[in-house]
Amino acid sequence: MKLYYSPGACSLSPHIMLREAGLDFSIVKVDLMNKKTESGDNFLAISPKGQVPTLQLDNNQILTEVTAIIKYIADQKPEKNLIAPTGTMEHYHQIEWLSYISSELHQNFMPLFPIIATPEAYIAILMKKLMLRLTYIDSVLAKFPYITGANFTIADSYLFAVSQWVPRTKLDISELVHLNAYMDMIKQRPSVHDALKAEGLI
Ligand SMILES: N[C@@H](CCC(=O)N[C@@H](CS)C(=O)NCC(=O)O)C(=O)O
Repeated sequence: MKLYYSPGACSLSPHIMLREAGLDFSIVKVDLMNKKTESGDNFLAISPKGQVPTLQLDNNQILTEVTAIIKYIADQKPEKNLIAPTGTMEHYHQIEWLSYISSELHQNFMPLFPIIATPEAYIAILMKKLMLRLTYIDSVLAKFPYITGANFTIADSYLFAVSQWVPRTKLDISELVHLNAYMDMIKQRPSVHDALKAEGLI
């Protein structure tokens, strides 16, 4: 399998999951501005949405969207328990988290990045929204070690990938002690350490 990624982007989530699952894969860096891969290929010809993460399967099929990709990865290795079995309530609560992280965090973070000329008034609205969401997450992490409960799941890789964007914004999460402790703990996982290293982030 081949994962198309950009350093520190949301593609970090499937990158972590590929390592957690212990699957064979390679990574290909994408210049998202110019839609070119590191070897100069036209990324739009590979993945017409022009976005990472894009996973190219061994049969050359293309899979996009963080939530679909990480669920696909987890399903390749059910014995690793990276997602609860379909049909259990745990499974639906994990999907509930994936949806929340995607729509309430991921998409609200994107306009805060300096490359996007977002009007200041809208930035203020997004920061307020994100603080409410992150404060809720902090309250959940006060009760459980991982975002869906007692075990690390695909939702944690996604939450980690988007929460590590906080330092690139003006958000102050110093009072969210549970979220900060969680981020430090997740960073210690070998899969996360190795993914960050492979992406040139540490
Ligand atoms: N809906 C997509 C969004 C993916 C996304 O936002 N990717 C960003 C990087 S974090 C990207 O590729 N940005 C470049 C672009 O949108 O042109 C998903 O959930 O995977």
